[in-house]
Amino acid sequence: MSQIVRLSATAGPSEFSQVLEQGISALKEEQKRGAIAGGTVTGGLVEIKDYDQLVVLSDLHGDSQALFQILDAVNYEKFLSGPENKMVFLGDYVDRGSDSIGVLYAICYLKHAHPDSVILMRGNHEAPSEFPFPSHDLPYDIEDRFGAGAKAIYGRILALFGLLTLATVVQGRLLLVHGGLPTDALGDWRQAIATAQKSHLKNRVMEELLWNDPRPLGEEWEPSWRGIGRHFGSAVTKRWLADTNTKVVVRGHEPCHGYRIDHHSMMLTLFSCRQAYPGFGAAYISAGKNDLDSVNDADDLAKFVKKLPQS
Ligand SMILES: [Mn+2]
Repeated sequence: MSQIVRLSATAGPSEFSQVLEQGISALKEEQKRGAIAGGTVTGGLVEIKDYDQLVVLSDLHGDSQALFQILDAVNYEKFLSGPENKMVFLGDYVDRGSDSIGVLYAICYLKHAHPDSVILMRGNHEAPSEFPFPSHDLPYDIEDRFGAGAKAIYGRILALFGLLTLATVVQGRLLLVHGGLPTDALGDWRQAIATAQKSHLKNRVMEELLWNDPRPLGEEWEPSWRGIGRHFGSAVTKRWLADTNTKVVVRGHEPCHGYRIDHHSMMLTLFSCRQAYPGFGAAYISAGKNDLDSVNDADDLAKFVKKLPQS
């Protein structure tokens, strides 16, 4: 543990860039191969079929302390050394907190060292520049830490963001996204998610995966208070669970007291950072395949949510 903590805190521009490129290479490699151990990778979609243990982390927002605390709690070096174990990150690595650079360093380091075990998803804070949003402090954080080379490094970080996963399906059980579920009829959902990164200016799929929020609505959807994305109702969730043959949607994107259950126990919101949200709580999911095989709704899944102590 001490090594990754020390390196993430002290890396200069060249060490940071090296680890960033290693993370990019690992993501490009799995795209080319179309597979990770026990699963498939098709554009923005990862489907996990065979696995042993699953850990899910949600929004980190530059809170490297919460990240390292979770890594420590799951004994990450031993955990990740087994390619049959999966650690899924739901995105929103950056902005708001004080150490976005440290979090980016750590996730690239982990992806490079354990490419079959680490799944890095895309949050709205890792969105392409066609989706402007407030509180994107990352460019300033890079400049503060790296000075002159900041612009080039930011360009490569955007390249990393473009390779991140948009949805992960744990076969028969969980559908993982950052924000929420697309509300328009899609036809082939696999194809829609796999190609969403390439078609984000032509359809709403990526925008909605990254920005949507579940709400107790009678109708399918309403405009979001965010000004981007939509609020969606439980009928949309029910349809996606049926289409993807899963039981629970797991998503991040909204601070809560570690987790929150919505849509008649079909939806679990998870949140993993504290620094920028002192009034809320942080948590992660840790469960074995046998545990998950007994999960039929979000209340079942909540038994495997581990809360971090308040800082
Ligand atoms: Mn978000």
